[in-house]
Amino acid sequence: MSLPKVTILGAGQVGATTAHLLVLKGLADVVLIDVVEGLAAGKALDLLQAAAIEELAVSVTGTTDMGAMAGSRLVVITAGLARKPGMSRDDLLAANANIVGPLADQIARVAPEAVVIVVTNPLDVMTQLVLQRTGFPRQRVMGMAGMLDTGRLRAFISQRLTVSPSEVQAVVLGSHGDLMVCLTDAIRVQGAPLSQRLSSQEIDQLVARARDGGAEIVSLLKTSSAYYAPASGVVHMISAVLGGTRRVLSACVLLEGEYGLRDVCIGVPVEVGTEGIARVVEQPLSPQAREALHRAADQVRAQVKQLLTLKPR
Ligand code: A3D
Repeated sequence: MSLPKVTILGAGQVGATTAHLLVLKGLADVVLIDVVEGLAAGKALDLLQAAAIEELAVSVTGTTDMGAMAGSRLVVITAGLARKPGMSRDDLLAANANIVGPLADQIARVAPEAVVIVVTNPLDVMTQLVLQRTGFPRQRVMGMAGMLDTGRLRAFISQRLTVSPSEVQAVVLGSHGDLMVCLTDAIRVQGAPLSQRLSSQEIDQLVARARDGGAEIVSLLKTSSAYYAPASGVVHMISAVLGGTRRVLSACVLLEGEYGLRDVCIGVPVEVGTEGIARVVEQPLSPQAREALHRAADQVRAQVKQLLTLKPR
């Protein structure tokens, strides 16, 4: 029985790690595509051999040929530059738009039925760019960031309280980066509010560490940014689409009036099904959280506008 086909554009750290996880979970036949001659082909061969050792019958191929994504159920975009120390995600704006825009055109042409998951930074702007350039319905374009931000927060809380991450529930919204919005009052540990276990000062510190979690890793790695946790986030989203689980998770999507926002891609809780985004879940927001979400949306709008002033490729 053949597995659904998932294509990953960009066979770098995040792309290859995503492919490895997909193979180990036996979730999909994987196609890796990268512009660097031999990179995707070499990694695909290595992954195919890993699958054989794991006794998993999956197909893994690697190529520079964009035509290989034809028939994909999902396409993941990880192609682009990653942050180096001292760089913000926004420093990547123009360079990555010139990579992601043409890739979106190719997806629309070669894999017009695919659900697209965007990972390239700056995430919210790239998600909106892909949506515009593919012309896909909003259900089929989502950005992965909320899974990562939530994962970071759950990791720090579970480490601090010595509980399993599965017993920590948290919701983040907003932009991936400085304008991440965490609904601190909604964090639950073993079903009870986190405020019963930690002071508000300590909670704020953990939230700040999660928000700055990418920069902390970049400053340690120096030559690359995080990839294990981002890849886990992507694979959970893929699994929710392929399984049609209707799982609620945080993703960057186009809002059409939800949370009082329209025509902007931003992170919110969504229900994920076989079609992609089945529904945007509207959480009650405090006036402060609502204001922070709108501020994040304003920044995404400003960057999308800035992109329009750049020469498109
Ligand atoms: P890296 O290891 O450099 O891989 C990027 C790959 O993209 C390289 O192998 C390039 O050769 C390839 N590439 C460049 N242009 C093209 C093209 N036109 N077609 C196909 N492949 C191409 O980076 P990475 O994997 O660490 O990160 C990839 C992107 O994801 C960066 O923009 C990161 O900032 C971003 N990222 C986002 C998150 C989020 O949570 C949103 C997390 C981690 C990384």
